[in-house]
Amino acid sequence: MDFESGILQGDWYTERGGGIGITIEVKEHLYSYKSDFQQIDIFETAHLGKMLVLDGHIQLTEFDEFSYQEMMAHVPMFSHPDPRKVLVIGGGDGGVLREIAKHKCVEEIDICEIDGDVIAAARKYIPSLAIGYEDARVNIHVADGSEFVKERQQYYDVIIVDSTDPIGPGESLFNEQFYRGMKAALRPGGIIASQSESLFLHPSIILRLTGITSKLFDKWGYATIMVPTYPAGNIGVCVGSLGPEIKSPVRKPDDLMQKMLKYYTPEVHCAAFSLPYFGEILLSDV
Ligand code: SPD
Repeated sequence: MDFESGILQGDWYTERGGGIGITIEVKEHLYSYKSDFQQIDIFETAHLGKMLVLDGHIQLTEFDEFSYQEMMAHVPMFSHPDPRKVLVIGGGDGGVLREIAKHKCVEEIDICEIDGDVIAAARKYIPSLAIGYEDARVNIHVADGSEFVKERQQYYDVIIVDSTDPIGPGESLFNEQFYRGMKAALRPGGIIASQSESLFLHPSIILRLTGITSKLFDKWGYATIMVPTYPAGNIGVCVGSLGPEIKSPVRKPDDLMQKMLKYYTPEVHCAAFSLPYFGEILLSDV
């Protein structure tokens, strides 16, 4: 079975791209559906729990999803002194919601996901992520995030873009107009964080996103995240702030919350912004 950028051969699923393939042994193909926006697949893997694949690109496995969801959520959340209203754009699996809900100070969590079928599939097959929807502060909007932000002026403290890659439904979340919309939707001192691909595989996308972010936000940075089941084993988050510095946290998890985390610590928050030398050089002219 062929998924454009992915292929299922026997019991092995391979995502291909950039001359690299990441191959995962699967046990059962639990769900396969062509929605109005994309091909959605969910597998039970042999060793890594459930795996969500959109248009052939691995979005998560239960084995290592915590690193991505925690960093996407807690880097911007702990950079803000008092985040009360939070918006997630994309993130239909619910994992980033699950992490935001760990912050007691939050009053309202909106999620704007373009594909309601991803939400339904995650709720049915991946409850360890979709548990994020069970929090009473969560409001679900099935809509295009690039349009949704235009409806909310100076409303959010933190906006997190948990997008797919910049092809298909995720494409409109990678341009300057969308970033201007997010900036207008932020309250003073607000912070954005967006999925910003791999230093090894996608330098031009990183340059585009950091270029836009640095133009619109006083403070910005690109942090790396280890994710073994993404091609090249890593991904990044680009953060922009209208107020606080973002390369070190202004709040920290208390003991109880820290015990609920597996990847994020205040030390990891700071360290993630220290890039390997080729990354520093890449971003030196931004
Ligand atoms: N190359 C895949 C990038 C996936 C980013 N989104 C992951 C969604 C997990 N909540």
